[in-house]
Amino acid sequence: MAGKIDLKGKHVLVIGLARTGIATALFCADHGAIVTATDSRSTGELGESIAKLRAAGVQLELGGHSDSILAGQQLVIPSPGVPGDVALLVKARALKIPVWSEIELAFRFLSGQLIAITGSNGKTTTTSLIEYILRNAGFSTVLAGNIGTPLIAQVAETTDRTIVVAELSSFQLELIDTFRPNIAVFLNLTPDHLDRHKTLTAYGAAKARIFENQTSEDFAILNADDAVSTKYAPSLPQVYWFSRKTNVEQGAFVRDGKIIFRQAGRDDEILDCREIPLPGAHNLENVLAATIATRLAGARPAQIAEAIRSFAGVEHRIEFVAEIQGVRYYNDSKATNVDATLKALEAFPGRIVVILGGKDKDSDYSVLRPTLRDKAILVLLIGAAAKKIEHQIEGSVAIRQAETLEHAFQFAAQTAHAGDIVLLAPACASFDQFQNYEHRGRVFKDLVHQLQRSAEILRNENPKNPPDTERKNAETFGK
Ligand code: UMA
Repeated sequence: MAGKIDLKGKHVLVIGLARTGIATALFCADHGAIVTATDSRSTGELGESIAKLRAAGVQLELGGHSDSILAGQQLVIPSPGVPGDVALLVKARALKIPVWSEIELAFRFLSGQLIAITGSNGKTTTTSLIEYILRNAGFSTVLAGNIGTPLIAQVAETTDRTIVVAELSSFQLELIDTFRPNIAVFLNLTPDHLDRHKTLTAYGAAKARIFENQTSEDFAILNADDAVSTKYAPSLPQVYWFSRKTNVEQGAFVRDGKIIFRQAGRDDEILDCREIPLPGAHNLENVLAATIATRLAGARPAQIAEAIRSFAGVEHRIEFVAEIQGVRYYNDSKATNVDATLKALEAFPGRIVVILGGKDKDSDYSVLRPTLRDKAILVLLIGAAAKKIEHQIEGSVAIRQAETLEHAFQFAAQTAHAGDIVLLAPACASFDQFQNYEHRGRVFKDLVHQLQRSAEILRNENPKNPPDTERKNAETFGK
């Protein structure tokens, strides 16, 4: 991969000390750098997580960032969650200190091949599916990136035989320099993170950097059905398209209900679309993209088909949790933007009780109106964005303010009848009430499992309980 840099004796400043910052600071210290790390959170808030940094000799400035901390620094690495316009980064740029994201640093030390996946939605499912197919086909793989494990933390696991499969966000891509994936996937572009990128153009441009350093030896994979992202098709790498709607010249598409991979005029049938276990048209797109990436990486059609058939999906993405008294509960906590929520609603035939809300990202929720009218029977609103969402979707569907996820769940369980769907697909970030979307999803699943246990206990106590008694149990749940 790219030329390594010699970190020995280099002064490196790491900003933000959650998963990325801690892994980056430890990596740099381990490679002989003189590391300073800073976080706006205090020692008390950061807890035990910083003990390892102290032990590794990292200098710490906690509870805020002073300008003086930049003195003598040769490289600054902010965490993805640190906005580009914070004073310290503005000053670092003015002082002409290189500012890299952690993926740029990691790239310089990775061995093997790199498949990188970005897009507004479907990244995590596609990344997981690509890694799953390749692993099942016998390749040595590493899964990392925005999916939860910083790329830098996985560098030591890679060898010349490794295929690294990395999910990348716009926050990570906007601060690359030489980062160059062998295979780059850009799934789609819909409004998200506008609180940070301000415009869709700036957001798209950050994502399109995934192709920036690719050469004619590399591959770019794009969605021919998504008019917004197609315009980012690069000229240097070999471009492969995927489409649900048209037969593409080179790439993957659907013909007579079957997925076809087309390369150099040859068509390979991969599998029947009905064999894909993941629901929704958006998941068909994810499968098409994964088919191209894994075929280009060397997996055979039969291996790709076999793995797709057995792929169980990903936690927090339209994840089936349980069926209780005929009501099916789904956790789509990863639906952190409006488009993801639309896709989740579209994946079901109707009669959905949906939980929306959380931390707003300057989103326009009014685009949900037609789909809510068609598919939902009740919207339960939680979190900081609840009033804004109510204002923007009013009149399209019944709405109830629930404030917390616990209350929303209680209302949902009371309202839903056999055949209905209860769906957590909030269209918002989680940080107003939860640590992250995973935490929000786990809380939801715990609520479902508690309800399931209560229903089972009641059934065991009185096997002849009529369903309405069980329903009463559901109604009292959580009170
Ligand atoms: N902080 C400062 N100063 C600031 C702002 C923040 O010091 O001005 C500190 C915070 O106090 C905190 C740290 O920075 O301690 C937060 O860093 P972070 O949010 O980057 O947290 P990480 O745990 O490192 O998680 C990041 C990604 N987070 C974001 O992009 C917001 C994770 O993606 C990713 O899994 C992880 O790196 C490993 O690569 C999460 C995410 O929400 C899932 N991503 C967005 C998305 O998918 O929509 C892009």
